[in-house]
Amino acid sequence: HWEWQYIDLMRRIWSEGDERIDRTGIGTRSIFGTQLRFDLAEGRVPLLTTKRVYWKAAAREMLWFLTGETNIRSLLQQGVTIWSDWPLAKYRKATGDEIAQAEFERRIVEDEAFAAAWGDLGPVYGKQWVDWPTYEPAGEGLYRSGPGINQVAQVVESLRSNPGSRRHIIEGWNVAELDRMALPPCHKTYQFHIAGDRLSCVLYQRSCDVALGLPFNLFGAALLTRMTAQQAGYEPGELVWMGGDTHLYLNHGELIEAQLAREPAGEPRLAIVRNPPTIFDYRFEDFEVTGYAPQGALKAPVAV
Ligand code: DHF
Ligand code: TMP
Repeated sequence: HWEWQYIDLMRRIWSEGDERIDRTGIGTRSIFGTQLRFDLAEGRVPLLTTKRVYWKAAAREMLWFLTGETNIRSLLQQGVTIWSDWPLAKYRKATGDEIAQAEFERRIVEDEAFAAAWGDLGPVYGKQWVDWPTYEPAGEGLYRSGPGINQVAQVVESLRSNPGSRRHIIEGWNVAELDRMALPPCHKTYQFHIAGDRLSCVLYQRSCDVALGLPFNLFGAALLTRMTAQQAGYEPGELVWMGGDTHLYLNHGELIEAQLAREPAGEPRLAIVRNPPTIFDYRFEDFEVTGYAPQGALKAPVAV
């Protein structure tokens, strides 16, 4: 079963990983330089069966990236709370107000000005993907901003017009803007490749929370690959996931021990039931997951 790759990675990090105190102060065990491969043909999708993964949140997050938005308000309007912790921590720190998470989320949804002030993550994934900033010379060593670059649209176009290219890349790591981002991008580079009639994707993730983030990232990347393949006119090939600092947080022990005791079972499938005019026109209702009967949810706190 393809999922043994995930379980084996988790086991290896937990038993052999280098232990250190990380940025968050929680501490991790970490392995550097890892790879997982998944076949995406015939609707196969790397959606973990050894615990319940909220793939709907991952799908809504991926659609949110494609809109270019960076404010968590529209995620919250759809009931997706996975990005709330970072703006919340910033708000608490700046104001000294120990507001509860649910109350903070309610204010973001109900109060547009509050959302504008406190709900933005800075120029993260969505902004870089569809509106990467450019600069044009404006004389005398001066520059003015030029039109933004839509990398996603360009990649779909280059896959159609120049399938053999080795430059089908979507890049999130905008060095000049990292300091304005709530978090520098983790899933930072997507590269696409065509062989025969199949389109594959390599995702490079510089930093990976294997217990909480990776299940979302795998589903999201598979979904992006499926949408890209459909738009460019190819069959889905493989998802190759590559990790830089691939880690487990020390306070995830209970989840890890429970998950390592489980065995993968079942073959969930992902269908895209409509072929919209562009990659920016997908709606959540276009995605159907069938055959997903995961083992029980496993909860763990996210490190902020
Ligand atoms: N920071 C850290 N330390 N780990 C992350 O995985 C992470 N992911 C981010 C932003 N910062 C991060 C964005 N993606 C959850 C999943 C993905 C995600 C953020 C959070 C999460 O908390 N998942 C829980 C709850 C899911 C839910 O209730 O919707 C889970 O059990 O999977
Ligand atoms: P870092 O910026 O110090 O590397 O911390 C980011 C943490 O968030 C790290 O544990 C990796 C994790 N993460 C994921 O695993 N997937 C994601 O999609 C995001 C946004 C973060």
